[in-house]
Amino acid sequence: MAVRPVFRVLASLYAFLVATPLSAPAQGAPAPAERVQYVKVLGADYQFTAPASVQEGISVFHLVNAGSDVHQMTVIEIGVGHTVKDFFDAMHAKGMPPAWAVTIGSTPIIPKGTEAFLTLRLPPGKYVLACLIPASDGRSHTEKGMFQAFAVTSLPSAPKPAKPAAPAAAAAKKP
Ligand SMILES: [Cu+2]
Repeated sequence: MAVRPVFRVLASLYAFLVATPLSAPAQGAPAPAERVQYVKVLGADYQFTAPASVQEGISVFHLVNAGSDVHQMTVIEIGVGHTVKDFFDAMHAKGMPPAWAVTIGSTPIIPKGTEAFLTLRLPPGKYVLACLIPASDGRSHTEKGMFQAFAVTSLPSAPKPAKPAAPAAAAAKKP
């Protein structure tokens, strides 16, 4: 007997949910799903093989340790007013990234034949991939050549649709 009012509440809640768009876009059609870029990075003793550029947005870096030493990968933003050479010189002088370099993210240290993933949202700019591990001689893997500059480029402006068609919005207006 007590079930009926509860059912009625649930039924009206259901009706409300069905009639209410969950996230109505402010203008016209819903935004397309965001593109996620796959970025393969090979880490050898002692160099990286990776793309020279990616587009702004979400990137999944897939680091594969193809060497015999342990490696890792740190993504560092170089920023305006500095160069990859400045970064390298700082690593040579102090064995660690300079204060002006912004560490965006890093993978764990992985042994040979293993892999690691690092997902980042990167704005346009100048970056470097570097392995910051110190080798047994005290010099970093970066100094041995394990770094690579890459650029994050701006997305091209969205193409204008040929027709101002908005079938999703028109369908949503129907009762
Ligand atoms: Cu390394």
